[in-house]
Amino acid sequence: MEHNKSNISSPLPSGGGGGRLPLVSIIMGSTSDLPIMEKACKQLDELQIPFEVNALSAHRTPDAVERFAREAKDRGVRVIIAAAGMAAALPGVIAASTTLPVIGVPIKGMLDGLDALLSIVQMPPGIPVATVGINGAQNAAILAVEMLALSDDAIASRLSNYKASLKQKIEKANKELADVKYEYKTN
Ligand code: RP5
Repeated sequence: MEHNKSNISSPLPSGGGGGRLPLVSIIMGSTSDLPIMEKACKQLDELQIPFEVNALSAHRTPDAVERFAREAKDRGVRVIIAAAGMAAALPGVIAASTTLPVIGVPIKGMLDGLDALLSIVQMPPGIPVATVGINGAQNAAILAVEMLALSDDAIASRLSNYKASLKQKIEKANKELADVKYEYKTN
């Protein structure tokens, strides 16, 4: 199928994406979720993963959500990241209409995000949603990349470099800790 954009109209500015097909589709229940979901966008950009991002709502645009979920796989999408707050039905509703892996991101709103967390994670047997922590957009992106890396050596290599950079960051921070002085600190 020839296309390079989602058929769902995006409320977000287009960055172009160099005409690539999206491997990851990020869906959020409202553009009010964007300040959190930008962390997923940034992480995917950093790891050079083509992605699309759209706002669709399980409650406000149910037909569009179902169509999106049914068509995503044929459009070349390999992983879906779905974020929602409050009575967060979006990830589960998408998972009900696709065999693609769906990663759910509970967005903190009411009840410190516990409402969204439980709505997303407590799926019936047969329809899993791999749920990250509340506002865990960055981890959702990394988990998506881990899935893609299983069948793509170039992505696996970039992921491996990223993980190594995390290790270096902590090692550097630990060395800097050595310079912090307290009267009773022994190292
Ligand atoms: C959810 O309701 C959205 O995912 C968002 O987190 C929350 C509030 O939406 P808005 O009223 O800001 O559009 O469906």
